[in-house]
Amino acid sequence: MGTALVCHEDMTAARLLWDDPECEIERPERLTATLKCLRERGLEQRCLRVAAREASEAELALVHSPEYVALMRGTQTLDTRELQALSGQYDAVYLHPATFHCARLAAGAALQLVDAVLTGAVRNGLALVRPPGHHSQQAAANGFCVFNNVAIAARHAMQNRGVRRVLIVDWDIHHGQGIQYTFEDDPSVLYFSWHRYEHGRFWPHLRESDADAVGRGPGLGFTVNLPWNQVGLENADYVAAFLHVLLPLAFEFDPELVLISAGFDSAIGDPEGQMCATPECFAHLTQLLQALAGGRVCAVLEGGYHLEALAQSVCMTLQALLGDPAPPLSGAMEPHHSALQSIQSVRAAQAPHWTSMQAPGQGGSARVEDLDCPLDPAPLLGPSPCSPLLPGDPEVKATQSPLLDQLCLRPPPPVCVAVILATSAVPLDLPPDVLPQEGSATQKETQAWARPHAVLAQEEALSTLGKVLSLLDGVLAAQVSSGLAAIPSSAVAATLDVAVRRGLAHGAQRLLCVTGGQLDWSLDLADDRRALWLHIGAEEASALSLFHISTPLPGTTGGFLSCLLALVLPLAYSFQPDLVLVVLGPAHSLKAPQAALLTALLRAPVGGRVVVLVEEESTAQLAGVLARVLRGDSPPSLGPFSAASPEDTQALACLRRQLEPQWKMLQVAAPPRVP
Ligand code: X5A
Ligand code: ZN
Repeated sequence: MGTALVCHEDMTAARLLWDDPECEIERPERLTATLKCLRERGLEQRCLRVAAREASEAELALVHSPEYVALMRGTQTLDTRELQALSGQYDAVYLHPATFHCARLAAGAALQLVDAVLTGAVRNGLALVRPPGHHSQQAAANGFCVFNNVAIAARHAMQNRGVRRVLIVDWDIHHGQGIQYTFEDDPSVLYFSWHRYEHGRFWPHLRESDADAVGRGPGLGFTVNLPWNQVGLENADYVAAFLHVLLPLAFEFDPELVLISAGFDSAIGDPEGQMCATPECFAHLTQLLQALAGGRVCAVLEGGYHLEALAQSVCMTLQALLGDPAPPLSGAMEPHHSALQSIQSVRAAQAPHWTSMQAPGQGGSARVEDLDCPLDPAPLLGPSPCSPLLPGDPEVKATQSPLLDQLCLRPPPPVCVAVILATSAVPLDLPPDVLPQEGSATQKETQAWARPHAVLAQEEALSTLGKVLSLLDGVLAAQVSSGLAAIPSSAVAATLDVAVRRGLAHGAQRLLCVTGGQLDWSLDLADDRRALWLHIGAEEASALSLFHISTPLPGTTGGFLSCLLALVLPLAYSFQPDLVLVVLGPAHSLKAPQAALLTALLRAPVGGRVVVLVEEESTAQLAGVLARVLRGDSPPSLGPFSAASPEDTQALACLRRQLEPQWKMLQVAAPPRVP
């Protein structure tokens, strides 16, 4: 199942014919520079190339009035003076004799992309188009946009292809008010837009771009606006917006198709956005979205005016669509105060409409202030000896992992996923880039590591351990990207213990372990600030230290999703590990879709370097699906959404309160300013 790339050379034809400083940034080089970069990186060659076709006038009429379409048709024969006069009727628009043709190709490209995905020809794809679409309205061009490519594609998917729910993610730095107006009373489209707003001082200066515009009538709660009131926001802010606003709503909505209004004026260097998110950030956003809708994700270009940032960001988006793990993010993973205020306000505005936005107590019994937290935050907030080594620390900068630097430059490892399974248990339908782990550590070395653990003396456990050690080396040396091993049930805890020590001894600077089932954590490891242990499946939530965290396994889909989005991923993004171990020990009771989603989502914060250890008994059920998500396939659905229990919501709030002073990506609201 591949990735489609939809484009057409003719879309470079339209250009500005007079002087207009506001419009001159939307130029043909946006497409040519982007395509050149895709070619140079060998990405175009990995895609199914599809030539764009013109949308028919009937298709344009899915969103636009026939009069407006006729008016635009008429622009093909106007002279420059007439074009300029008509352009002046709209806000930030220029027309060219080729505009009508280009704009029909742009809408047609979005339609073809959606059809390629919905017919199953490809899993996902990207359409490179101009003019952009998200500002255009029923009877108006606006903000360089003529026809609303994404809105037309969404209507087409629903009216002609039987899709019931579409999520539109608008990560362009401008508010796609055209999309908002089109669907504001329609509960079958969830429209999310973040945008530079500055309390209304930024174009298009609309009151309805603020967080309290949530849709109307049956569409209440299906418009989600996240206004940014400060420029200079970074990767941490965008990822926090996804973890704490978009993704919880999106999973609760359960779309059958995801459309991205993929504008890259939200990237660093762009003259319009003035933001500081790096191109890699878009690989993360894309990868996170692929956990939805069975991976049916269609990205359609909107804005993006810094040619290099645009080209690189498109490359990152396409790479993620192709299944490559996202490169690590640069910069401190701590959201800005202003960004947290925005996140807090949109969560508050949406809380009446979505259970995943509700704080403990809302609609439940307990109030936030009454939270009965088992542990006082004080012991977790000790002075420097207690704080971890994080990538931002000056101490760490000097010794910044050469491993990470190398990985960014190197081509992806030749073997994608290495598996260690009893021959009889290897599922026959594994894809070709999933291969058995051949190498093993020497017997002498394996025995030395096994010595402290009696259970590892047993022959099967020992030979598995030898392969696991070699697999860890392969992942740390970027020879394989990830791995999966079935471990005899009685040996899982001991194998985990050795794997952590070996990982830390062999180049991992920060190692995150996410575990389920009956497992223990050696006390000396609990004090090692290089290893963070998060156990899912405890009796109650507790944090014995910043590096030793337990929580119950929620019994509902909503509770499980909150656990992933509000705890596991924020911890992972804050800690920035260079290796993740997912360990499913005896009696872990995670269902296959849960284990798959956990594993799929954890690939993002760690550049794909995930090693999964599964107790033998559940491998028949888990091995195939886990191997597939490790190579970049989308996880299966968790099933119908059920709201988290008040106990689970409260446990999470407790942990957040204790941990967020250190692990900043856990924050969902701005802390009070200390004067
Ligand atoms: C698609 C897009 C921006 C218009 C800016 C007008 N439009 N100042 O990014
Ligand atoms: Zn824009």
